[in-house]
Amino acid sequence: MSHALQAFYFVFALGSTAIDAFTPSPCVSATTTRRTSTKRHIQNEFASSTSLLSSASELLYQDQQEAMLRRALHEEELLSQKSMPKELQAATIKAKPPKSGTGFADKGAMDPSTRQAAEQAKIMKRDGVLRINNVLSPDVCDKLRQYMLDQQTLVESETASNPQASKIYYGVEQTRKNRADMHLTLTKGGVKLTDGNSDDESTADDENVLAEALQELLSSDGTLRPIYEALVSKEGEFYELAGIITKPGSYRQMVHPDLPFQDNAPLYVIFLALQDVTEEMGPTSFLLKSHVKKAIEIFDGGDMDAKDDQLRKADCRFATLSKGAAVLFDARVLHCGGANDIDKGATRVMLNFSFRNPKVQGDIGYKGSMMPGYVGAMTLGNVSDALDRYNEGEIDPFASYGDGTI
Ligand SMILES: O=C(O)CCC(=O)C(=O)O
Repeated sequence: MSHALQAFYFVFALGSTAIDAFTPSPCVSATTTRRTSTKRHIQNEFASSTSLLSSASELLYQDQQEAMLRRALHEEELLSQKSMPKELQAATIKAKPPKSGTGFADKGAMDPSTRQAAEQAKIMKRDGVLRINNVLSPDVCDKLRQYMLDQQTLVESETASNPQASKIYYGVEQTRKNRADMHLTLTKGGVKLTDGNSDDESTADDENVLAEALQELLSSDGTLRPIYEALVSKEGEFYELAGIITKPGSYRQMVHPDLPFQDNAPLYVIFLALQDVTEEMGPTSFLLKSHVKKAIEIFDGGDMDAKDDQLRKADCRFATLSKGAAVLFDARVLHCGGANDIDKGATRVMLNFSFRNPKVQGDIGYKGSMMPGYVGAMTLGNVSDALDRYNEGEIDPFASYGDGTI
């Protein structure tokens, strides 16, 4: 995200002539009415909001947003020129049985989930993204989705009365229309309001909805535990924990990696669908195999023709997902969120978390979406241990890490 904004400033610096050049060409406009209605909505929105703007900085901000949108729409056209993007499919992995003669007691023998994770890690290395179906059960998806929407209402109320709190609760995307990148606290019951009114102070009931979900995903027998252990080991830092919430009317993002290129993959990110994600809801698009140096050099090289050509030729896949499915991606891969259609879309809620590769030291050029008090506080091993304790009956297993605020 932060890198996306940097990339934008390059586009914006080209000025209005360049912006006009990004207007989609009519030759490929046969795509969807969805795009047309989104564009109309954007034009209306900017036309009406401009008259309310009071300061030069607000006008500049509005211009920037509009330029980003034009570029994003142009990119959408480019990505569908070769052929319409297809859905990202889950790989069929046939985990090889152990070689004959190796028994259970053999030192080198891997259990099936470890073997499967090793195959998944190979796909991740090759493509930069991997879809995994059925990682979270449908009833937990429903509960977590509602919990996150309730948390959003509380956070909106908190940040309206205390704008400074935005830094605690939101990532980069808090200023975007109909899009929120909302940090999550691991405290049972979630965010508490600070207005002193005890009646309003909690969404909590007796459940710890987030821990219940994470327990299915990351405890010692969690669905995502083997692949994360294969990619980052138990020492991998818990780097992000957030909800991505987009509502009808939210805009398409520009194509971006999450961080500047580095030779070793620094971060592996999960987007987990808490309801079905349809095409109208603006699924994430991923450009397969774009996480490698050669691809990023073209993308960031400053030659707009070369970049457009790269997008035209890209193997772009949509993460239209069924409830409980996830995409796991290398944060270097090129991707973007789609527009959530104002008429035919619906609220899209995704759980977002990531773990950092401990082999990559120093600043990775990206501040993750994480409550400030949790930054650098936990590894995959710590998270997994806490979730095992939750499984054994400890209802607030992350209490010793605080509530994420500092
Ligand atoms: O909304 C999405 O699908 C993707 C979000 C994303 O890539 C970002 O905010 O950086």
